[in-house]
Amino acid sequence: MWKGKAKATELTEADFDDLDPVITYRHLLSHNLGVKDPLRVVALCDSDAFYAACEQVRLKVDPAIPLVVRQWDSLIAVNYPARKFGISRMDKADDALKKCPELKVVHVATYKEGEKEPGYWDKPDTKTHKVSLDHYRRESVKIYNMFKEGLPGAEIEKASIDEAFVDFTRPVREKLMERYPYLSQPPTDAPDGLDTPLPPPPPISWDGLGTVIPTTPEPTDDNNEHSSTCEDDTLATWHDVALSMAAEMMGKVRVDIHSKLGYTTSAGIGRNKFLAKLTASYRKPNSQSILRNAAIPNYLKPMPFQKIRFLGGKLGKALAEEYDVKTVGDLLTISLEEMQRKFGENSIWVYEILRGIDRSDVKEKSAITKSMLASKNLPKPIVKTSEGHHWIRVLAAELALRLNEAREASPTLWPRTIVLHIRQGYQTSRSKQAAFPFVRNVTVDIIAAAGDKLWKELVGARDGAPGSMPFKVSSVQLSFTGIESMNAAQQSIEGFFKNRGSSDAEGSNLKRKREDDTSHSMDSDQAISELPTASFTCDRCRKRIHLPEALRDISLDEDIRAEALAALRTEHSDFHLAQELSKAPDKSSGGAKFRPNTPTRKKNKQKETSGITKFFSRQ
Ligand code: DCP
Ligand code: MG
Repeated sequence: MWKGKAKATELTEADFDDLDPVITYRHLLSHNLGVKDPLRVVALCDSDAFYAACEQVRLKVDPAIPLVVRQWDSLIAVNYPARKFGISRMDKADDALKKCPELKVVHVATYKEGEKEPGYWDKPDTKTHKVSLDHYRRESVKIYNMFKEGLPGAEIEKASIDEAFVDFTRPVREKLMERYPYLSQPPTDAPDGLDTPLPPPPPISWDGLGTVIPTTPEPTDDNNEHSSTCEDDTLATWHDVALSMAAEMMGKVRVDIHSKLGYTTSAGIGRNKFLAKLTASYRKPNSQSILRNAAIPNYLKPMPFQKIRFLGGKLGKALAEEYDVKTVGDLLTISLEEMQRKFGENSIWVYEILRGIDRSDVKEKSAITKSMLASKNLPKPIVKTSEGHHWIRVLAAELALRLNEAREASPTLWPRTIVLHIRQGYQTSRSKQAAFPFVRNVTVDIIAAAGDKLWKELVGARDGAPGSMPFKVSSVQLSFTGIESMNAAQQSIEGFFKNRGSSDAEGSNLKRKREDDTSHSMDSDQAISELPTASFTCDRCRKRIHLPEALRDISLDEDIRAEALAALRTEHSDFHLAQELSKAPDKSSGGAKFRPNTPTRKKNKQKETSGITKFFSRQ
């Protein structure tokens, strides 16, 4: 007897009502409907066997040759020719070679002490080397840039090292208006003006646009190749036209990525992020799949719902147990009220996902990475303080390379803080941080010196016994945090003040220092006041505000100083604004929006987790 039966309701077509909305001229001509746009089109593009492809391209190996990337003894990427031999990421390198003796095995690049750059060394050893993913990161940026250049007007969100979401809604809208100019206004005799539904769409040719997922249930025979034309008799909609336009644009960029960079990709195109991601793996590799709204119910219903992102963990397990269900179709019979009663208000998110509704935005992330982390799990724990230096240098080399590479695109990048974190297993951990000096040339030596200092403070002479360690260190992490470009460096500047004991945003400490120092003939403040771009006078408080000392170095790039000064101005005016606001009564209220992907945000840490949030707690 099905346990969930008692709580089940009858499944009706109304469950998928949202998938076939009436589209009016008002919808089409509105430009800010956001996730509610009935013509919304989102794609997810994922590179095929990415690390393996990076090595195949780097080494100019024929793509038909089976190739894997190993990290020590494990495999981290397996190309499609190798997968034909039954090799998977689960295999050990030696076992993979047994399955396919001609397999090309490439060890991921590693850092080695004394080398500035990672390399492909003979027999890298986890006892002395550290994995480097820099090459893959670089290739990933190249692919991302091709999306940016090839899809002007589209919103692009890098989702992982080899995936990006693309919101095609805007460029598709433009193309629709360009190709079908009669849509630009309702006919003069339209009864409801802008609220008149659009006329029937023109026939769509899906030729060359990819695999269109059928609207009828999938045949069980997997060899059945689907035609790339839409053969079923479901009426095409304007949303289908929008999908086909996005498929055309996506197809061009994918071909371009392949011909210019050598990487094949697989894309999924549908009405939202969740469906785009699910559709991207429909046919892999080198494919493009399109999920029409009409195909969503039959595509989702047989799917084991625990395969859905965020439903694979504790929540999925709890749902499966509570209702004794396996597939999306099974779970569709559970009413919203029932689900919310058991799993809290926020389970509306699950309820909607099962019906093909996902309201999450495609959000372009800042081009600037806010932090960089280099870490090493040590195969042999550190037991003596003197052993720390080797790893700190290795980690410093990685940070130096990454920061300097990022500075090629944004020369004014500067990490506010350097953090050293050491751990013993998962139980004991300690960290220490310090302000990172603003220097133009960030070298391995500078980073390693800062890291060494933190190391000494952290483990150096604990318990009064030099050389003794607080605990066996099994993992070391060195990171930069608060990385900001000086032109957006309002907070960096603030940090600068704080870090140097002059946290007063008003700059009065600096001012005081200047006044105190006036009797000296040529102190650094005076020297700096002769630089035209080192200070400004505030119109409001009439005070003279100076740049912090580290930015007064005469040799410093004038552009950097100008940007820092602009940021300082903004910050100072914010200081006045904050003062005014602090006098006004506090108006902050309102509940935080639930985000399934950010369930353990710090802000909420104090609050007791409730509803489905508790299912997303850190493992
Ligand atoms: N990766 C890894 N360890 C994992 C998963 C992935 O190191 N457990 C790395 C290697 C992959 C890259 O991330 O090449 C991208 O991950 P994908 O899951 O997209 O896997 P692939 O790109 O290798 O294969 P696919 O063609 O299935 O996307
Ligand atoms: Mg991939």
